[in-house]
Amino acid sequence: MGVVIIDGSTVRAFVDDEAQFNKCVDEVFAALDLNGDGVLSRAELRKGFETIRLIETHFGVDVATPPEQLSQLYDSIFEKFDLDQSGTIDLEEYRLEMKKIMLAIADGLGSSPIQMALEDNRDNFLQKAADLEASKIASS
Ligand SMILES: [Ca+2]
Repeated sequence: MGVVIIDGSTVRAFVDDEAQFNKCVDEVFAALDLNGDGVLSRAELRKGFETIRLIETHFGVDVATPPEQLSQLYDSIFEKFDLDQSGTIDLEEYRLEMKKIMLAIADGLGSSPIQMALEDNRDNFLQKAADLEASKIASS
């Protein structure tokens, strides 16, 4: 397990590499789509976000957040993703919103780098960005 330093430009480079980014997004989408019907339900999205902990890292929610408040948060996130308000999230919606979220994270990081341990958790998007950075360093 190594450690890599990432900042806003790392995350942005990850998002800008559309083929690579979509591949990662698609993998996570497939993992979240528990019943395999090609769309994400509220429950599937919530379960996924709890797993990858994107909410905690991006929205600043800590473990002490009351359940009802968390439910509201997940509802509002679901509605953000569900662009056409169909009640489910399709892959295109998921890609668009993940891109927005990652760019928001990139803006948040700016030029103040954070240190990330390289772990085996491949479902974490920052982890994927860090991996990309690590592979660039390795190949340069
Ligand atoms: Ca589904």
